Amino acid sequence: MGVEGVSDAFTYKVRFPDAGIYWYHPHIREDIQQALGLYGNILVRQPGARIPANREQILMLQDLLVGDAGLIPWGQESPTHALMGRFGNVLLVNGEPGYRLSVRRGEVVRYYLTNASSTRTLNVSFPGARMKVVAADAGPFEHEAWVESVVIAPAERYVVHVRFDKPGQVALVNKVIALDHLFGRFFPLVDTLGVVTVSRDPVRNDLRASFDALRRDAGAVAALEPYRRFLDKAPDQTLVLTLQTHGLPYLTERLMQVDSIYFAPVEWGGTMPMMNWASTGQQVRWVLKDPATGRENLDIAWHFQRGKPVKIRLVNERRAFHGMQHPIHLHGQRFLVLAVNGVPNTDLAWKDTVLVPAGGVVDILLDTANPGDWMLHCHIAEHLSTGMMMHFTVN
Ligand SMILES: [Cu+2]
Repeated sequence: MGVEGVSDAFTYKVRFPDAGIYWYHPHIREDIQQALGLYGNILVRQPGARIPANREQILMLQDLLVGDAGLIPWGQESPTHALMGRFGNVLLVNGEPGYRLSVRRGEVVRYYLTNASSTRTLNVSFPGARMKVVAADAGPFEHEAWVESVVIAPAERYVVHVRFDKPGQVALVNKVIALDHLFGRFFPLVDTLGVVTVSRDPVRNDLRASFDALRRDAGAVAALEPYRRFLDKAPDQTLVLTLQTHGLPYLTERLMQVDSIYFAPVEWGGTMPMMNWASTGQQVRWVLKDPATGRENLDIAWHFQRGKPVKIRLVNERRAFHGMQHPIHLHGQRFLVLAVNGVPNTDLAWKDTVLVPAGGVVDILLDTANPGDWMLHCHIAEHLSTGMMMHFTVN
């Protein structure tokens, strides 16, 4: 986006107090720049013993919208697809289609997964191979868990271990149930992101015994002790996630109302491409609303005391004209996801992004350990650009 002949340099100093898998990307027209590949991971390791794996793979997952004549153009002045975000039709791993890996039979691979899509929430799995989830954005879970698949919203990260037991091919797939707004029906969608080829030769250092056991991370459990007394307190702040629209085409409005009958807590795919494309910040304003003050988006400025954890309740309004999930991200801080729809989370991990499904309520406990002026925003690029952001300060 630079002007020809003009360039500039800036040196950032970044401190990483927590081990985890982080990423960087632009916040100016991120609907364009991020989609074109301007992003990368930063892996921060915990000193000392690591959970054993035969190899590591760092995968940044992304979708891209491609037409017959190449990339579908982006809005000149502001992002298109303001309603649901720009869903792509080609899935990329580290910027390329068709991820490939060859392993020996029995290998345990540690995958660091990041979703760098504008709006697409992924549900990834390796059908035929066993998978367990070990860590989230900014740290390990208290205990490992076997999973069929892992749901990763934009900007979320997960660390999973996969053991490839049998020779042959194992696909990396995104398997979801999408809602067709036109006909009001749900339908399954499976996209293959890549293939792992497993040879007949067994791995030399077989980690089967350690892989088969579900570890409890005593260090992570102990480090959470100071926070446990805050888990049951009442929310200090509530934030309502909602939508205002203005002058959308009649057909779009009609189709959106299908949601009143066929309700999708998560929009997994772009099932109304044309209506969604036509929406911009002119017609759509995504809103963070503080019910305590009535303030919205950048008029909100919360103040928190450093070292005093804060419970925040995120309420994604079911009655909004078109409900949609929002991956809510906080800058400069870490938080625990305490409960989703009132169901307590029994396996805590530090995160910096959480998916709030449409109609859902998510409680988080913010650590407030890092003083400064920060932002909270939805990580769907097109929602951010139509207003879905606010300030907070940690004194
Ligand atoms: Cu959003």
